[in-house]
Parts: sequence; structure tokens; C-alpha cells
Amino acid sequence: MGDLLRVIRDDGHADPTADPKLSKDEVLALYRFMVLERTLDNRMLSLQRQGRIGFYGPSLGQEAAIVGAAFAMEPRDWIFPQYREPGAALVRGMPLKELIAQFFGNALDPIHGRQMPCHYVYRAGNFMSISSVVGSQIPLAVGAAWAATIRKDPVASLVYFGDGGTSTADFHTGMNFAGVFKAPVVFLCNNNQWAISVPVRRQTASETIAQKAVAYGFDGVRVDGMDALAVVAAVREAQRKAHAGGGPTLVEAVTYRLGPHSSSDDPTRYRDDKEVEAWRRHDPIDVLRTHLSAKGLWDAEAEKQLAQQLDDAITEAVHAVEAAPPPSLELLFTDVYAEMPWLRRLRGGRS
Ligand SMILES: Cc1ncc(C[n+]2csc(CCOP(=O)(O)OP(=O)(O)O)c2C)c(N)n1
Ligand SMILES: [Mg+2]
Repeated sequence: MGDLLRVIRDDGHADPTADPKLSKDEVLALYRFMVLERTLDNRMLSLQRQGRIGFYGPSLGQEAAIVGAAFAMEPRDWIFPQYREPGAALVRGMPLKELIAQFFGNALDPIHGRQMPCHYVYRAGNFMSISSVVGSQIPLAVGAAWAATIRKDPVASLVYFGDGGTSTADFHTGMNFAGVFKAPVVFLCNNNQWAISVPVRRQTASETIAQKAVAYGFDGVRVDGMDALAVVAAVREAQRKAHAGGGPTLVEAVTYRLGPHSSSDDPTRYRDDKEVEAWRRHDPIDVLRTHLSAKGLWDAEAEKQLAQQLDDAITEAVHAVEAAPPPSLELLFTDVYAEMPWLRRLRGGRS
């Protein structure tokens, strides 16, 4: 279990014994979503710096784990995000404009600016709303999966959380319940080595996070989270096992948070640049690009075109969204009361 599952070898070729054997279109789509998530992150961080959006939590370095895991599930499966998964929402078909509107929280935001910025939801894609409370999504994912089992719906849950999330009571509650009831859940721990300024060695005395699954009575696998194909292979197997009634799996994706925790964080105050540089050499986008090139599917021209296309798509969405006014004040009350309370009915003063 200490072993790290890898598929993409240093020369870019896939290890045939572990290769999830994606089609050419699938592997290109996987790469495109990862680059889209990276481009979106860079653009949104700069919008935040310009004071145009309030807050942003980037996923730099974690694109393979985030996009790869969502990619490996089926559209009918639930996704319970942590708070760094715009890539998973995009895989589920969330329109870029809708996602960006949530960051602005204006009239085009489908949730009317009621959530914190960067706390998106995409109901049509079975992508649950984000809760900032670390670990709180874990029992929800288990509950949804268990409910599906009771209703005989062939649906599993994928739940994302961080290394820090494994220190919560909710992690224990969810893992224990899922183990006992064999709930169809894929637990995806994005072990990015840090929980804001707390390194993973201060988070747990366990050698690995994957090994924690043993205590709950199910399998834990450790994958190279910088290798998108390894993530797809591990999560696909866990998803198939869940659908076949085999119960949960804990997948530990070993990654690195290359950027700040959020737009409010300055990581240079607590971690060494050398560490960041060492991990940057395993950038998940570079790793998958090496694979595409080794298969003859990619070149510099394709890269240039993709970069331009994604950048233009984001620019267009930002312009369209930013032109919208704030949400109407009336929306403060819609979806809140079945019947308007007397105070609201008397708007304009008592008569
Ligand atoms: C219950 C709870 N405690 C503390 C916080 C403050 N907080 C927000 S994110 C975070 C770090 C979580 O780290 P990790 O689970 O490793 O996820 P990462 O941010 O690295 O993706 C903390 C402590 C919170 N939101 N909720
Ligand atoms: Mg972390």
C-alpha cells in the first residue's frame, strides 16, 4: 500500500499493465479539461488581484487528480466536491459562463450570489454545492450513496477532500459508515502535502493516508496524483467495484499544491521555494503532455491553438458575466420562505 501506482513512464509511454486504455478522443479531452482548469485558475487569480472578483481557490498542480477522478466516474454518479474542483464541474458539463458568474455572484449567477464566491454548484451535472467546512461533504456523499443503494439506483458517490480533511471527525464518520454498510463511495483524498500552512507530517502519524482504509475494512490505493492516467485507472476500478456492490475504496492521490491555498494566502511565509520547484518538475499537465507527444497526438502548434482557444473562451465568458448587474434585492427572499412573513408583506411600511 506504500506503493505508488503510476501509468505514465518517464519516457511518456503508458505502462501496459496499468494503462486505463482511454481512446484518443478521451485522452485529448482529459488534457483539454486539465489545461482549461489551469487557465481558468490563472485568469481568476488575476481577476481577484484586480479587485474584480472577491476570492478564489486555485487547484494548480492538482488538475490530474481532480479532472482524472471526475473523468473516471459516470455522469449519473454524484460528485461531492471539496472546494478546488472547478475542473470536475467542467467535466460534468457546467458552462464556463455559469461557473464564472458564480465567482462574480451577480445577476447571472444561478445561485444568486448567496454562496461564498468560488462555492459553485451544478445540479444538472450531479455536482453538489460546496461547503467550506472541512470534511463536511464526506458524510453527505456516504449518505447519498447509501440512499441510492436503498432505492436500488445504480449510482455511486465520488467525494473529494484534502489531507487536512482526514483529521476531521466527519472523515471518520463517513469512512466508518461506508465500510460497515458497503456504501458505493469513492473517497478521493487529494494529498497535496499542505493544509494551508500545516504540512502533512503534522496531520497524521500514519505512513500513508491510503492505509487508513484498512482500519475501516476496505481497500486503500495510493496513486501518483500528478499522473492523470494513474488517477483514471484507480478511480475507474473503484467506481466499477462500487457499482458491482463491492463497497467503498479510498484513493489517495499524491499531489502538490503548487500555488497558494487561496487568493488570501501567501505560501512563501511558511514553505520553501525549493520544495515547490522540486514538485513543479512533475507538473501534471507536463506529464500528460509528454504522454500525448509520445503517442504522436500532440505538438507545439496544437498546444498554441489550445491555449488561445481556452483563453478566448474565458475572456468571452468574463466579458459577458461582468456586464451583468448585481442580483436583484427581491431574490433575498425567493427560495427562503414558502409564504412570505408579515414583515416582508408589509414592505414599504405598516399601513
Ligand atoms: C472544520 C474547519 N476547520 C478549519 C477550517 C479552515 N480551513 C479551510 S481550508 C483548510 C485546510 C484544509 O486542508 P486540506 O484538507 O489538506 O485541503 P487543501 O486546502 O490542501 O486542498 C482549513 C484548515 C475550515 N474551513 N473548516
Ligand atoms: Mg491539503
